[in-house]
Amino acid sequence: MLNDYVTAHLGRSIADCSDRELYAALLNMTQQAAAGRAGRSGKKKLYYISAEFLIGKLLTSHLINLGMYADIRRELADYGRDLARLEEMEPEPSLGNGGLGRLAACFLDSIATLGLNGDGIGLNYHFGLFRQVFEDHFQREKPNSWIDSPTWLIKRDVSYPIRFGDLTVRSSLYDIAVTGYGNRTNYLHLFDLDSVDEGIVTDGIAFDQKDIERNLTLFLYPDDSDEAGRLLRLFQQYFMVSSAAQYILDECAAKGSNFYDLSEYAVIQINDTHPTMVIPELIRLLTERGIDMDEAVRIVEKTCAYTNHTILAEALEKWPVRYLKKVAPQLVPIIEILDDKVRRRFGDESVAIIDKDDQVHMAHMDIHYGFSVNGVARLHTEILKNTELRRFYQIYPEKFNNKTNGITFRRWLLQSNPLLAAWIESKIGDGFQKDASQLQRLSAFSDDDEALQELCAVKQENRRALKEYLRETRGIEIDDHSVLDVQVKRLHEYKRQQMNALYVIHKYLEIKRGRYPKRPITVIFGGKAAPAYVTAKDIIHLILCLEELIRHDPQVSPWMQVIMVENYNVTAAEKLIPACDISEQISLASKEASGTGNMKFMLNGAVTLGTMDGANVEIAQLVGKDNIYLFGETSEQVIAHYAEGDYRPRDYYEKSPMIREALDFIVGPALMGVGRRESLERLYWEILGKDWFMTLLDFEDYVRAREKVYADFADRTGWARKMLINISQAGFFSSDRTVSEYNRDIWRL
Ligand code: 26Q
Repeated sequence: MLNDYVTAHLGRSIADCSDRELYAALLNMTQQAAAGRAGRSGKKKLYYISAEFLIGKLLTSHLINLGMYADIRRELADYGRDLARLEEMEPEPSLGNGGLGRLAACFLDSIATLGLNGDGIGLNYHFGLFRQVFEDHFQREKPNSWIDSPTWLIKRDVSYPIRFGDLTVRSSLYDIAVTGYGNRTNYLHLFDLDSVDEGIVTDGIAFDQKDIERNLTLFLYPDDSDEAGRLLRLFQQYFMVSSAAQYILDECAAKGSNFYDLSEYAVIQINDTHPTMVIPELIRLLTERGIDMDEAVRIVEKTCAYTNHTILAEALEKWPVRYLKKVAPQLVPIIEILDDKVRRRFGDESVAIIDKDDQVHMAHMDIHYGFSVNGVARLHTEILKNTELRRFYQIYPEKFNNKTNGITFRRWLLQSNPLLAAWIESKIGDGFQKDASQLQRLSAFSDDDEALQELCAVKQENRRALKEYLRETRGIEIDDHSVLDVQVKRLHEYKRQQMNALYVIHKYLEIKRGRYPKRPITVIFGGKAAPAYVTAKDIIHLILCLEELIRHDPQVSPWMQVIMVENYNVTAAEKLIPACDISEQISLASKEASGTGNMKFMLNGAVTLGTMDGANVEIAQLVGKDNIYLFGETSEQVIAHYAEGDYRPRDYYEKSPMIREALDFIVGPALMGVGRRESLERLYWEILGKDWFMTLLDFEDYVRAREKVYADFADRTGWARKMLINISQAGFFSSDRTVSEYNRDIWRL
């Protein structure tokens, strides 16, 4: 197939093409094959609007979904060429921060795979999120220029006027094909502004934040530490939703909608509050088209549904009316009407849209004017109903529902772990590829020593592949036979990377005292910190200093290695997760809405060390207490500590010699010799004086649980059985299941 293509287009055979030429040819061929499967539009369509789509590289995923992967690989091999080398040529788009963006990408895959009529709508950030580099043990940010030639972006002849007060600009549409596994092609619609100028970026990721015409779609979430940055984010949001709303109305009108029946043609899923302005914008556009205000509100109410991804109060978006007046003054009177309706109906300040300080509560707008509100894991939805959104739940019990997150098994098993996929197939056939619940049939092998040994061999082989990847791409050597303990996710205090680092210090001191572990330990960290988030950056500094200290300590380095992987992204995840033994999911209970990394590790045969938080609770229930390591206080206990205000880190420090020793080490001479005093001291005082996410509360129990994990790891058969049971129960976390539930309960396509 490929050879015919390059012969026709380049007049040469595969053997005589460069890697770049082959990559370009494959991309074009794949694009054509994908377009050939574009689904029929059908009457009703889902529009999944999200500020982030963390899609990862696309070549392999398209080839797998289009059923071309094995043939292309074989054909290339026949000419002595290697598909893996071509895969490496593709830059990874970084159109997301973390979980929320990756979830959107997994959902698009499942929507197409299930043959549903649904597209994504977002923004085409030229540099995506920043690229992380480490300099002098600190994070620095650089632009990630991912838009290459050739590209997966398809320019469409679609453009809309977007009005920012006195300034009107035009959005342009670029599409990326979303291929279903053996099914239809849908599209991800990314809007962009043609006047944006990449040349204005200087010195890392700095640029003129006021020059909207030239900066609008440069970056995802530019630094929001100052007013200009925050405003820019709001400009981006309005640009996204105004483009989306015009696009949706155009498509529905073309299919025959008279707009009164809009909800028969469209359902809009609002991914967190970032696209919330689509509600007033749609109302505005409908009234412009002659529909009266009350009627427009009723139409939009039947069309929009909202997903909440956080319980952290500080992450719930509130925007000053003053900002909205600058960005989209035409929305302000509409938002005031929406607020007025709510106030008349409920007379309750706590559910108002515009509060007494003139701040617009985006989530409140979503809940009042959407027909569905969902959380992303069972515990998360319960906490929303009982605490954070309690009053709303009392008003609208029928709107609340749970949709426990999921991941696409195409990327997170078939693509990233072909060895494990082949092993599973050798045991239970290939039915699990379309029906993940069939993985349960693996449990029949839980006492089959031969099968368990094979499973260990798969893990070992993936470990070898990771070792090679880290050596070639990062110049890092990892131990062959250590236990691989991994925490990869965005840096945030509530995720408690600092607790993991304190364990490393504890273990370092134990080894110094001659108490060696049974087996060497490799601790891997990965994750980016928001550029303006000082404590998160201090935690990275601590980890990088520990890495250096341990590497140069001949007594400790044979027993423990610490690695912080630079620029953790989807590509790195695809290498790390299949090789991992222990999955660190150690957030403070009640704070992680769901987590989805936890599901990826479980599916790939890692065992979870975690708190009863987010979807860990559901993992624990599925695998049973012998196949997961739990520690720490429960969400009820933690919520009570916040309510009582009775947590004082210093009490724990004073009570526990183990805590004191580990924490003091941060400002001791060993680390001061490697790192920067200012940063290490700031972190020390942050934990000792504040510790808002209660690291010290759970530290001793964490150490206990982690020692138990390492002890159990020595029994290889026992451990392999835990791996097997984790894999066999992972079917529930397929995003095919999640998306089917969204469709059954919310979208009704
Ligand atoms: C808001 C205002 C201003 C600037 C930035 C933001 C902002 C940006 C990104 C707020 C939140 C996010 C991302 C949140 C996120 O990724 N949440 C994660 O969503 C996952 C999918 O549901 C869950 O599994 C994780 O538990 C949750 O943390």
